Amino acid sequence: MAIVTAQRLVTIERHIAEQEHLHPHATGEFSRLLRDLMLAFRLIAREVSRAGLNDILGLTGTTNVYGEAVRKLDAYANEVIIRAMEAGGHLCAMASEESDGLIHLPPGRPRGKYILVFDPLDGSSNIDVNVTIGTIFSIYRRRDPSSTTDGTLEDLLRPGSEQVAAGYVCYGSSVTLVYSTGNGVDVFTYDPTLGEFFLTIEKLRIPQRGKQYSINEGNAKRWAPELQQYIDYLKTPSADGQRPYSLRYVGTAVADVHRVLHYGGIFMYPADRIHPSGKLRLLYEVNPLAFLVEQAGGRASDGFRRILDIAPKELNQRCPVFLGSPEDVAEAEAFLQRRHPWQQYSSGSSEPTVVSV
Ligand code: P6P
Repeated sequence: MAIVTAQRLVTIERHIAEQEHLHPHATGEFSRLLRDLMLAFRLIAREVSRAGLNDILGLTGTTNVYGEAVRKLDAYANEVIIRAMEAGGHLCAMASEESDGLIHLPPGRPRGKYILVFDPLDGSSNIDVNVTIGTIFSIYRRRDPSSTTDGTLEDLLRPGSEQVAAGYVCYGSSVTLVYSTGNGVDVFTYDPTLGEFFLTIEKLRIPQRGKQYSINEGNAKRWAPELQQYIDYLKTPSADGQRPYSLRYVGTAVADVHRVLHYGGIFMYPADRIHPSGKLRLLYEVNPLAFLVEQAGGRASDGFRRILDIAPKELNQRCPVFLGSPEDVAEAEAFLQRRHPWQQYSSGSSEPTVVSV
């Protein structure tokens, strides 16, 4: 069960209504958009929980825009979100990691002032082996809120700092919704017997520093030397006991980031010789996760720039990721930018010798 700190019995419906009251000029449109999204999450959670029983595991036999095999649950989640969001009339466009280009609303439906960008099921490779997977979403307001036409690519290619909301659902030992509308991060746990998301952690704050790092060490030989030095530094015992860090890596970004948000530390998917811009997609995965981490008091960078300041040039753009506790991410940046005193044990000595890198 999540570490419950909320003192109030609050459902997601009540929470959305409370958030709306914080904005006196709110029309209620944003609240209705969130409610439609919650319906999609309930439907996906139900299928994920039954995945082993209803022939929804396995592959569809198709591939997505990246040439990756699409799994049945991927396709189901994608379809459910699109259908749930089409009806409300709150969006002028959508974009999904599982669909090519902009997703326009059916003709004849009203166009709203919001845009939804989402990864319907993050961690697909883990679906068939019962490892945590997730859904990630971002919401932007269109550039011209008075327009009633279809949203355009320019409405979507925005820096992550312009998100009006972002969040994820973690389908793990319990189903957890973590989201923010820019007023801190709140965590809800799903009760499938009632179909309700209950507030379990209010205004989650990430620890200033952690003791875990999260990265695919299988790629180590392809990393830049500065990154290899940073990871070696984390693994080198320190006199104060702060190091070595422990390695934790699920292979689903939502699960790894969910752990970092609660325990602190750092999640990384860096650039390497094979992935010059890293692997994760800026719009569908990195921006929403970076928004949440910053809202929880953390830091999110590509190693050199604040992620939320990056102006996307295309929908499927990838981005290196270093996010988590502010002290850990700042330390990683110092190594990557060759500003950190690299402590290494010279042969024979028992004390580290500090050399500048
Ligand atoms: P690797 C899942 O497929 C994903 O997109 C992210 O959720 C996850 O962090 C990453 O890829 C894992 O990639 O190369 O370590 O298997």
